[in-house]
Amino acid sequence: RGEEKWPRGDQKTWTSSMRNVFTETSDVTKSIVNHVQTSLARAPYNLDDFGAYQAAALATRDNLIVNWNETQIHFTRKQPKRAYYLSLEFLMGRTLSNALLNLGIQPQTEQSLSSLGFSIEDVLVQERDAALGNGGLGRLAACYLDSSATQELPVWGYGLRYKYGIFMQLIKEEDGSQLEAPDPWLEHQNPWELPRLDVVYEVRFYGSSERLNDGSGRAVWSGGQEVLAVAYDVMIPGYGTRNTNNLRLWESKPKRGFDLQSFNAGDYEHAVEASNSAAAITSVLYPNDHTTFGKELRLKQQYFWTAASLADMMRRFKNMDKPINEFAEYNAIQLNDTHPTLAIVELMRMLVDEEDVPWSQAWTIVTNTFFFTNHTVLPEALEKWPVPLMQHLLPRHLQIIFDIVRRFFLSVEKKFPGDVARLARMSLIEEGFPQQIRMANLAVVASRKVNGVAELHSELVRKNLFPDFVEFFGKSKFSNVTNGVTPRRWLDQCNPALSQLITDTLKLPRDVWLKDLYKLEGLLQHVDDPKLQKSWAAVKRQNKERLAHFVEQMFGLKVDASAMFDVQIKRLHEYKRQTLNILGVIYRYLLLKNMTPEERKKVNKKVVFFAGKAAPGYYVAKLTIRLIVNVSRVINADPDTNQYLSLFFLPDYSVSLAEVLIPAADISQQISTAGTEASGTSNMKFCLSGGLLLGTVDGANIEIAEEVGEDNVFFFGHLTPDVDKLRYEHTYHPVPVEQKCPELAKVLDAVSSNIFGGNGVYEPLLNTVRQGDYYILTDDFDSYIRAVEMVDEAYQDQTEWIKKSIRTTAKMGKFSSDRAIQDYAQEYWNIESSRVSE
Ligand code: T68
Repeated sequence: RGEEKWPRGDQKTWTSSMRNVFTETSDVTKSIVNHVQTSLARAPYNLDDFGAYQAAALATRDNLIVNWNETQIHFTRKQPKRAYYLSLEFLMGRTLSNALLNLGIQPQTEQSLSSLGFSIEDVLVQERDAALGNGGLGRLAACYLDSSATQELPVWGYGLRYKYGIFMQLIKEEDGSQLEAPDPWLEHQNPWELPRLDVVYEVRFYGSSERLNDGSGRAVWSGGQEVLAVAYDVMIPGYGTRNTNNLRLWESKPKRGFDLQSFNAGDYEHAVEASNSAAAITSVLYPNDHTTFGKELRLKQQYFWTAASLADMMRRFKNMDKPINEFAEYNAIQLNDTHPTLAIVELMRMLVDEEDVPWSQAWTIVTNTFFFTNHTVLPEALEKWPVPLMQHLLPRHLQIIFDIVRRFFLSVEKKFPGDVARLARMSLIEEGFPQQIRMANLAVVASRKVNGVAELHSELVRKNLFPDFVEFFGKSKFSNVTNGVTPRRWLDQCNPALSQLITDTLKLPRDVWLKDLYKLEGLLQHVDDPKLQKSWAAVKRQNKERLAHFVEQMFGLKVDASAMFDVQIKRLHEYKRQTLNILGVIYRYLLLKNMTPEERKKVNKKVVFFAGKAAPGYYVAKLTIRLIVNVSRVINADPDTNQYLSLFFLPDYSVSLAEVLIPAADISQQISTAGTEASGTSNMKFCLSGGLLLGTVDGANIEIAEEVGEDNVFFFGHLTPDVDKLRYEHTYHPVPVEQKCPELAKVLDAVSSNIFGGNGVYEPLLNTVRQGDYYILTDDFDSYIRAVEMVDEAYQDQTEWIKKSIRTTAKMGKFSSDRAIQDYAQEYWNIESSRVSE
């Protein structure tokens, strides 16, 4: 600031009144009370927990804004290369406790609230989750923002400000099925966002595009509908630093309030039609993971968001006064799956049509700017857009896509002359009625690097998804960045007792190991220390009691915290095989039923937890939920067995619910069909809290086992290379389940016989196993049951179990999102850290 001329007034007057982050409890208290009095206009005597939350959030937000402003000024002056994370989903969860941790004012705020008569726990749970995502992909984006800020990297996120996040899940009392309700998360305002009504861009849809035919390749796109994109900035504080990055979310708004002509003519409905359709763009998050539907509104969302984000980046770049050819030297854009692929086309359009850059030069800029992460190999999830829809909605972009295709074809033809089949496989356009645009192929062709999210997955991306592209571009374009999770939220915040125990054991300050998670390895030295073992077990027990209490409140049933807690929490999907788990639970229940009371006493007590949402249109997934709920009602009410086995489906799974469940798990189930779960990230979170892993040889489970050693995980099931063969057998040489897996057949028959009610409703679900069995449950069931038995046996020896648990936590260093972000920053984006000075 020193050398520059002070812009207005007297510098001293300004700077002497500027404040820093409050660190004294008395300042925090003053600020909270001030917000109660002024911002909330409430009096102390009627202030409830929610009011206290609002005031504490506003006080905390003031501190964040100071740091956020400093950070933006810092980087604007410094002009470093920046990276942008484009994600249609950011599953942030709650913010207050994270902000307090990162600002370093958690104890002060706790004390301040306490002296005002509130407990911080009661206050924190008042906050609603920001649930702008479906699952792993969206939560990963949130962890990456946390790590980018913590590592002082110039990274911004760009996304959409949905008015409604992922739907709320209710369970119908009558039949146990899933009901969906809207999630009006902004109802009580959101203190964590800064509306930037001055940051606005126009985004066009429809209309027509005229090529200029002057040899430049340019075109003029006009007419159609214009919509405004308004920026809302969400502050992302780093841990142990003042650096506070930005997540910019766009809201759609009509360009004009309403159509005055229609209004004056008395046609009120028509008058607001256009304005409603503009607002609709950012009104709701699509609740489908792993499927694509080709809906116009979804494509509108994708373009609206990428166009606004690129216009914003271009404006920032232009403010630096650099030649346009240096765009890629200052900007790296990471595509979180194919959802933002239109950004590639949009940047081409801006460069060619608006900046007058020749096509081949523009293409060089584009292919140096973009990086693409794939998150799934499931064919139904690979995005395709019908050509007629693209023609209608984005006529200029379709021209550009065809221009890219033509040039790409020429280069493939040059390398592999006459190989028509190869051209068809590699084309960005899939033939058919209608033709479809393959977004993944477009993303691969235009990106500098393509990555999968775990070693096995990246291998499958190379071998199964894009083998032709690997041959064409060379291997080095395709690599791996194994996912990671932030240890701040997923250890320190959700499991404070374990965090404290780790700090005491390592004899290192918390902020050292929380920023360098490999330091956890220091725990290995103490594995045999009985004192640590005892404290470790006590922490787990305490977390289990917290969950037990939570469940007792919800269901009015007693939960035995001395039993083993077995948890599977994730989106409902056939490939994730919640069905295998529930069939295993039924198998166990039937065994217990057949035992004498004496025999039962020898059985390992177990409480099984499920949570997760099913896409509203995913029939089989919803049936699985219904089965789980109804099985739980029978099992929990059975006096013969319910001391030994109980089962809960916790409704409305969310980040905040995960924060209660994960620290309490003795074991987590990560049991996808081998080769289907790209990585998984909750597996890492469970292990971080010392929950052991029961899983298949899939995704990041493999790398977890590599780290902790195979004797500390419970693996089962067929391996990835077997799966195709088994599926072939199912189709061409089917064997009835009674013959192939009699144990499983009995379980299926038990469900069919209506002992869990339903009158036959489960048949379509059971038939996915009996016929076709695409996810190979009949092949894996026996091995699964044996693995569950191994888990039971291992749990009998509590000392050995606790040692496994300590070893697991100790080896989680690799799975910090700090490591993952470092990989991206160094190997992909080529950006550098820069600390905002104190
Ligand atoms: C998940 N993908 C992977 N997709 O399934 C998981 N998809 O293995 C991985 O760990 C995680 O990504 C992070 O890499 C998703 O979560 C979606 O949610 C999704 C949403 C819309 C469309 C397609």
